[in-house]
Amino acid sequence: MTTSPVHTPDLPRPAPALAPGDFRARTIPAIQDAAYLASLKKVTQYYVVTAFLALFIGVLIGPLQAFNYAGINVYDNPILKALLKSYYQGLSLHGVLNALVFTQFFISGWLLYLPTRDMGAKINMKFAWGTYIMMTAGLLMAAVPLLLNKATLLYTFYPPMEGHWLFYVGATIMVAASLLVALQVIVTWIGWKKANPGKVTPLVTFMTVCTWMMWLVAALGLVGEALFVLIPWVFGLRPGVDPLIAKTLFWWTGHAIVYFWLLPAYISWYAFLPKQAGGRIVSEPLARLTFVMFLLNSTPVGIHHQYADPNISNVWKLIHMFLTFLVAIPSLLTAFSIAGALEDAARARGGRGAVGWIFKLPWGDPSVTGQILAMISFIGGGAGGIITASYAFSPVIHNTAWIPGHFHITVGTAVTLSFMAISFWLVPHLTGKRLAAPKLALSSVWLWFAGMMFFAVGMHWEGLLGIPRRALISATALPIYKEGSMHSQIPMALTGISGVILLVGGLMYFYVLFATLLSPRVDDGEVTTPLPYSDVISPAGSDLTRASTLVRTTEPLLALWVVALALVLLMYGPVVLRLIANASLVPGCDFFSVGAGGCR
Ligand code: HEM
Ligand SMILES: [Cu+2]
Repeated sequence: MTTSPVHTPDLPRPAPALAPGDFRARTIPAIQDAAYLASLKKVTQYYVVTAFLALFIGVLIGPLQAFNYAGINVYDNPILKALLKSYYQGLSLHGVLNALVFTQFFISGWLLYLPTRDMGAKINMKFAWGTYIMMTAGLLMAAVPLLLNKATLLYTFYPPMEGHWLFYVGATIMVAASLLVALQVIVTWIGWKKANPGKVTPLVTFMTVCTWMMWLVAALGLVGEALFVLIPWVFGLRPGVDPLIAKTLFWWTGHAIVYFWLLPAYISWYAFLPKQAGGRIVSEPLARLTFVMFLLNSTPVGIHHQYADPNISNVWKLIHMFLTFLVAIPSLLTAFSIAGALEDAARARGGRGAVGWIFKLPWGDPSVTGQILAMISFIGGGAGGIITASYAFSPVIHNTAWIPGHFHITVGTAVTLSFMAISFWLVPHLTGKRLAAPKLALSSVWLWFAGMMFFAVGMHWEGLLGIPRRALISATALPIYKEGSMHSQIPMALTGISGVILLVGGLMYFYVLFATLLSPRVDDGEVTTPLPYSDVISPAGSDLTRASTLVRTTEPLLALWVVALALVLLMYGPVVLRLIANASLVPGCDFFSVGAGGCR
């Protein structure tokens, strides 16, 4: 077959849309006011350090749970008994501190700092500190009942399990504070748009604003659950609670929150990792499209957590399932874009061959290595997620050990390991201190990755055998787990080994982090560890009128945000209205608190 060239000599050629500078790494506007910059860095540092302190405690509990899934019960140990009243108190602390507190704090700092620097904006620092203080106050309020075993509700706090009111109020204040960070960033961006008419929003700001807008849509479920269901109920203003309404509102937020965790890692993978690895961003317009897809489609999918629940029609369950599968598109766009950027980096470093280039990546750099390993873990997480979200497969693994197996390679590795790896340059950047023990840092990310791979295989496998999640199976009298009739010895051994590897890797990481933080300030972080902006193969350009259709279509984020809101109301409205119409209130039950127990 032959093709003939197309000649269009009479058509005017379009004006070149891109300037040579567009291909080069962005130079961010300088901030002259040194005191302001120091305060901005300080508040970010506070967010980040609070986040990692929460993770530190949360991670120490994890191995105890892994031992449980290896059939080893450590909860009768007197020292542990003095610290944790039960397996479930530990599990509640683990889930809340890792998945809710660590993520919320890290992201609030990271996604406040990045856009502010990217736009060179002067934000109101009193407001920024105010939201940090508010979030921390919320955390402390929620922490007290958690530590006193008065909020042993697991991280989903499903009613009618009932905890102390302070937990619900504290958690609500924490989430509300993150919404205020979102508003501050969005308002700052609107100001930038006004000051820069006709300009394309810079990529990092674009991705950040998109993420915060997504969170504003996603968080509505949790805000509704807290304000209209949980808080009126725990204060006795309502005679009872409808568990299904609460659960539905929870998963409105509860699914999308995974993208609120993931997108901040994507920002690093898209914008900064190419530079760190020595390459270029593949395509800015594509990155924008990916983020807009997540804005529109992360939230109206949460009913895939409720296939087994009554009073939600199968039609809605199926619609949410198909919308869930659509998330594969931006995920695969990301996978190919980032792989392309890494290949570009490796080839620039002399990499050759179809796979040989992989070895030329800077594997000695703990920040790059941590993020690449995080991505690799996400391949398994994404693939497993497709099974987990399938109407047909879900019943096989619902509420089994498969589920924690799945989300420890998504949030527990893709996100957490990325944030750890980012901290290796972010903390020196913010503080002017040097990364302590880089070799140990490198070992820590490998151990975390290896540990989580063992964990994932062990827990997915145990789940397929029908072993339930959230169960102290190591103390059960059921012989089925113990006598080998289930053939669970191998996956249980893998899970137990994972607990040891993760404990060692986690401790190494925290040693590096705390040693760095406690070391003296020796550098100007702006000079020695600047924000790693990358060159671009296919830029978006800076002038809207000359930008590509894709860039112009994705630029009006406020309008897209309204579409996202409309979509979620459309996909959740009829479901929630039917649940409200059929509401049946039940009394609360306090199962775990010492001395209490039973239902009201
Ligand atoms: C040392 C590393 C870790 C180990 C060994 C570990 C182990 C475990 C195990 C075995 C479970 C299942 C418990 C059960 O269902 O009874 C679990 C639950 C959980 N883990 Fe981890 N984990 C680790 C780190 C993390 C991280 C980094 C995150 C998130 C950032 C995380 C978030 C969660 C959540 C949300 C749950 C569910 C809690 C619930 O069911 O209410 N874990 N973990
Ligand atoms: Cu989900």
